[in-house]
Amino acid sequence: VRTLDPPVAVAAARDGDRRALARLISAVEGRGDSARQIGRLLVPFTGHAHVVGITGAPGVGKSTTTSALIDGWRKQGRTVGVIAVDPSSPFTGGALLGDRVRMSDHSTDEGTFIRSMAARGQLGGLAAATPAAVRVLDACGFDLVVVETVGVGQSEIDIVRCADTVLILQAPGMGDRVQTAKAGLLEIGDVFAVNKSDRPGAAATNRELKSMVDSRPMAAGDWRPPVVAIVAVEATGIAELAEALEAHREFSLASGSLTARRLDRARSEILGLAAGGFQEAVSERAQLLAHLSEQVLAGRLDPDDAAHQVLTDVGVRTR
Ligand SMILES: Nc1nc2c(ncn2[C@@H]2O[C@H](COP(=O)(O)OP(=O)(O)OP(=O)(O)O)[C@@H](O)[C@H]2O)c(=O)[nH]1
Ligand SMILES: [Mg+2]
Repeated sequence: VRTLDPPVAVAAARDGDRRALARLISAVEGRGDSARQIGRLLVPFTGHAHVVGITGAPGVGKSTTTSALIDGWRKQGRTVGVIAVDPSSPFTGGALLGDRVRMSDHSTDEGTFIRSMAARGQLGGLAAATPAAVRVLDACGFDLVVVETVGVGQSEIDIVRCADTVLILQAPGMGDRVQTAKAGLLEIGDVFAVNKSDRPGAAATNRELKSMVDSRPMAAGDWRPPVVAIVAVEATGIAELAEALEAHREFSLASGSLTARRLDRARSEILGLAAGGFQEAVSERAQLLAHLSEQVLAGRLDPDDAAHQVLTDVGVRTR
């Protein structure tokens, strides 16, 4: 394996070299030494892409919808990067392979880049890796960056939060309504779509979803999330959906909520990384911790004073 030369790889990727782009994403995912250097080189070029998060229950049609949206965006001459995240999978298998096949008509297109990401066993890793990968695509000039993830738990919600616009998909069928509410998806959606509107019960699902969205607590001047009916397999309603996503982008730009959201995101990303670094620093002090624990057990040291000693050793100043 050739070692990655960050400045060379960054220049190449920004110049359209797909292999360099793929290697940059792998590097930032791995969080190795070069990851920080890559981040530093790329950050001046970030902030231009419209980051769209797509989530919903397994099989609801996320990949089909993404693919149909890509078709529309490409016809407008816009470039699209996709990160398909599967937090439940320890490796890139099953569903993601299906995604690849379904999106394969885009794989030869210069203006589209699709990347799969799986958990590979590291807890909390994806939540850090996804925004880093999004930044790589953003800095490499993609007009849109789509993050697709299965909406079943808190980690998916954390992942999809790195988006400027969150699209929640539903399909007609029992239990979906409850699932959406329970998973906390209702709160985080900026745009909702009822896919498989060719199926029985679609109108009812649409009505229910609308009333749920409308009963969300709202202040004057807030964005009112639209509910769009689509049939992704036929690309029906996809143009309206793309318009709704764009309208949310324009609204959040004009109202300042995009800046607020991005500030919030940067803040929690910094905090997450700092907390990770702190934990690493503490775990490197196993001997000190063992020693302090014994002191506490022997009644010679108060746990609060012990914690103070750890903080001092790590270099955190406390009162
Ligand atoms: N009838 C109908 N079927 C659809 C529609 N959109 C997608 N499907 C089908 O639903 C199935 C799942 O679609 P996907 O796009 O793979 O769904 P997904 O949400 O990405 O699935 P996972 O990534 O596995 O969670 C496929 O068999 C699609 O052909 C639609 O509008 N109508
Ligand atoms: Mg999928």
